[in-house]
Amino acid sequence: MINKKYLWDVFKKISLCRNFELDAFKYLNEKKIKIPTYLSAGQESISASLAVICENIKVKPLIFAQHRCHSTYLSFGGSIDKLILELLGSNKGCSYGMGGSASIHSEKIQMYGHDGHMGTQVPIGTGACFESKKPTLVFMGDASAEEDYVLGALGWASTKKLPMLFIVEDNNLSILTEKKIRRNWHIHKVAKSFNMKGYNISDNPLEIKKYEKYFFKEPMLLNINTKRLFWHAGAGIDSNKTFDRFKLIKKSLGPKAEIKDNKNLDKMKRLWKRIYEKQ
Ligand SMILES: Cc1ncc(C[n+]2csc(CCOP(=O)(O)OP(=O)(O)O)c2C)c(N)n1
Ligand SMILES: [Mg+2]
Repeated sequence: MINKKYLWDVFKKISLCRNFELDAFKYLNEKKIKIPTYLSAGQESISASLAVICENIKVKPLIFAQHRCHSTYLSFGGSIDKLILELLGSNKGCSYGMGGSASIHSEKIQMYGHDGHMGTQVPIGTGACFESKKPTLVFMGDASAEEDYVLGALGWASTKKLPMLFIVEDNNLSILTEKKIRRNWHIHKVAKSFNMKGYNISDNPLEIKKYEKYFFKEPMLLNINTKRLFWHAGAGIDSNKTFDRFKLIKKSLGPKAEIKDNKNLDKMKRLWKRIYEKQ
């Protein structure tokens, strides 16, 4: 029963993020979005699950995300209107139109915009946590985990037992290069070698939930395997056969979920249209 409510809450957030990204895809294709844009479709269940867990345990973490971060922002309660405006380059956007897709920033949800250098959010987030001792959530890609400064930060977080959760959104790709070509080691094992908890798991919300008991009590790294549905940047599809976690969750919740998702689809379409036309 508890898991059913959790799954519904996660589903609602993913549905919101997915429908947002479908419109972003359309506006990119129509060249109404003119800036480099990194769609997070396919990977939404990670942020959605973490946001629901944080709400349930009543923790509002500092959030340091990377370039593929629309779902992080939306899941943790960022304003949809301001994200649309940001992608359209408006100074009313969440990063005043100066950050763009890769540097989504929101004081309201304590999310700090990324500077564009892969992985720098890891030492920056670690420093913020070391200074403030506030629960801190840091996201990185599987390729960013390979940056040297990420390793130093993990070691420091472990040594100082910081209340940090490191999430690797492992889509197995650095643009188009798979992990096995790039390295012969695993980041969750690296975390363990630094004497912190490290696990390699799927993006199934129920699997992510299993680790909530450790959230922000001690440093932990979760390498979460996921799939990117669209191109690294811009609107394009690498393969039509990509595994899609959202479809599975929606199916498991039955016809009511389909109806809710369709409502979100219409709502989001209207919102994008209204904001685009008002500009
Ligand atoms: C220090 C640095 N090196 C290279 C790049 C160019 N670059 C931008 S995104 C990217 C791949 C990122 O892969 P990953 O961290 O796995 O995130 P994903 O795009 O898969 O979400 C690369 C190589 C960069 N931005 N910063
Ligand atoms: Mg990647």
